[in-house]
Amino acid sequence: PENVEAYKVALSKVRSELLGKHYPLIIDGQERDTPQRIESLNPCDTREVVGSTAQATIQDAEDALQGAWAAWPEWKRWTMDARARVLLKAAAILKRRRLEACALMSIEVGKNYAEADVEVAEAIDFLEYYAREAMKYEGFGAAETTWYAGEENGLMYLPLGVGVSISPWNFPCAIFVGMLAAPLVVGNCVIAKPAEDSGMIAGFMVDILREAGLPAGVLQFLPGVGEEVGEYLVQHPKMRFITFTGSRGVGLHINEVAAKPKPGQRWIKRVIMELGGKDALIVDETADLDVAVTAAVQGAFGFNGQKCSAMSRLIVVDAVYDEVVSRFVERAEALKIGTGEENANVTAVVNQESFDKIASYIEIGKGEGKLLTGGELKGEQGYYVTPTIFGDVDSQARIAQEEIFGPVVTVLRARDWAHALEIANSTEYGLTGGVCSRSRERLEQARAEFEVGNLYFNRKITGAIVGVQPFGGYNMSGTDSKAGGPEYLGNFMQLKAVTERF
Ligand code: TXE
Repeated sequence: PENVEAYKVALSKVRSELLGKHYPLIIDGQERDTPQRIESLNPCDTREVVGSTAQATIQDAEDALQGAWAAWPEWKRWTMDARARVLLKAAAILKRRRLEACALMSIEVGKNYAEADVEVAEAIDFLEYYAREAMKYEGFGAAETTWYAGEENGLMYLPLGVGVSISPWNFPCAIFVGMLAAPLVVGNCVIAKPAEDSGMIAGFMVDILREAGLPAGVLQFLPGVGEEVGEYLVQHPKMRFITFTGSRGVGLHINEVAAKPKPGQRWIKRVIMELGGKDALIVDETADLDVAVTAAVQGAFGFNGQKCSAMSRLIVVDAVYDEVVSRFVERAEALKIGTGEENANVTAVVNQESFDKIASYIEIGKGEGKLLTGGELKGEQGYYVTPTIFGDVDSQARIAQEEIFGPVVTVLRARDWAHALEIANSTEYGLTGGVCSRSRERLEQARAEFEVGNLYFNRKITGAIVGVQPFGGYNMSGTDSKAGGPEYLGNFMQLKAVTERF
C-alpha cells in the first residue's frame, strides 16, 4: 500500500466523523428512518459499535420498487454518454476519498489497509470500466436510436427496467459499487440491498454516487435483512432482474424464487449470480517452491480467506508434499495477527455467525485430517481464528468440499500431476484455481482442463484486474464473468432490431 501514514490520518478522520454515524434509507432521493436499525460491530473489537443503518421494512421495499419504476422513464432517456459521466464523476470522487473508504472498511469489516487499498482501486476501476463499456452502445439507446433510414434495419440496446442488487460484506466497496454500476449505466434503475455487516460502507458509496449526479429514485438505498426485504424483492412480480453476489445456498434459493412467475408478472426475471468457491492451488514436483509457498500463503490468508477466490485447498504431489507443507505451516505461523487498522496480515473474521461456522468446520476437520497448525478460536476481544491448516485430507471430505470462508486450508496429497488435476476438479465449484509448475506441457493441459473461470500460473489465485481479467465462475460458482469479456452489460439490456421497409 502506498502510504500508511496517510491511511492513519484517514483512520482518525473516519473515527471522528463517521464513528456512530447512522445511514438512513434513501428512497426517491429522500432520507427515511425506520423503527429498527442494523448496528455494525467492529469485528476486531466487538465492544465497539461502529455505527448503524436503517433496517428497511417490507413497506419501504415496496415504496423503493414503485419509486424506481417511476424514475425509470426519465433515466432511460438519458444518453449512454450522460450516464457514463455520472460513473466517471463517482470514480473521481472516490479517488479523492479512497483512504476514508479504506479506513471505514478496516473498522466495519476488519479488512487491513493492504487489502482495502486494492479493493478501493478495484471499485474505481469498475466505475471507469463500465462507463467506457457503455460507450460501445452510444447512439443505440432508447433516447437516440441510431439507425439510418433506407438501410435494412436498426438495432436498439434497451435497458430492462428496475432490478435489485444484493451484495456481500467481503468486498463491501468494490462488489457493492460494481454490481450497481453495470445495470445503472445502461439505463436501469436499481435498489441496492447491501449485506447486513457492511451497511455503512455501502451508505458511504451511495452518498458518492448521489453526489456524482444520479437522479432521485434511480438508485434506492435499502439496507435491511436479506431474508426479509431481499426475499420480498426477489419474489416480487414487478422485479425485472436480480444481480446477486453471495453464498451458494442463498444464491440457489434466489434462483428458485425468481424462477416462479407471480400473478401480474410480464417477464422472465434475469438472475446474474456470483457465488462461492472451494479454490485449489496445485503444486507439482517441478515447481519453484518459494513461489509456490508464497502463492499459497497469500491466496489462503488474504482477508482471512474471506474471499470467494481464496485458496482453500492446496493440492501437492507426493514427491514434494512434506517440503511444501512444512514451509507452508512455517509461513502461516509467522503471519501477524491483529486489527485491520494496524494492517495485520490476519484480522478477525467478520461476525459471530461466521466465527461459529468456522469453529464447527475446525471440529469437523479434526475428524477428517491432521491439524498441522492453528485451529485456535480467540473470541475475547474480536472474532479471531488463528491460521489453520489440515493435512492429509481425503478429497471427498467435508473440509475439502464445502466452503468454510475463513483462514482454514485443506492440504491434499496427490499421487502425481494427473491425480492433482483430477482432485482440483472434484468439487461442485469452479471459480479460481492455480498451478505452480515449470512444465509447459502441464500448464497447457491445465489451460484446457482445469474447470475454473480464473486460472493463475505460478502466483496467488486471488485478484483479477478489472477489464483485463473478467472474473467469474464455472459450475456452482456463478452464472458468468463480470468486468470484462463478452458483453457483461448485455445481462442488463434487451435488444430491439428495427427493420424498415422503404
Ligand atoms: O453471503 P450471504 P455473505 C460469497 C462467498 C461466501 C458468501 C459470503 O463465497 O459464500 O458470499 O458473503 C442477502 N433473499 N461471495 O455472507 O449470506 C444478504 O442480506 C435475498 C462470492 O454476505 O449469501 C446479503 O446481502 N437476499 C463472491 C447477501 O444476500 C438474501 C465474492 C449475501 O449474503 C437472502 C464475495 C434471501 N433469502 C462473496 N438471504 C464472488 N463469487 O465474487 C440473505 N440475503
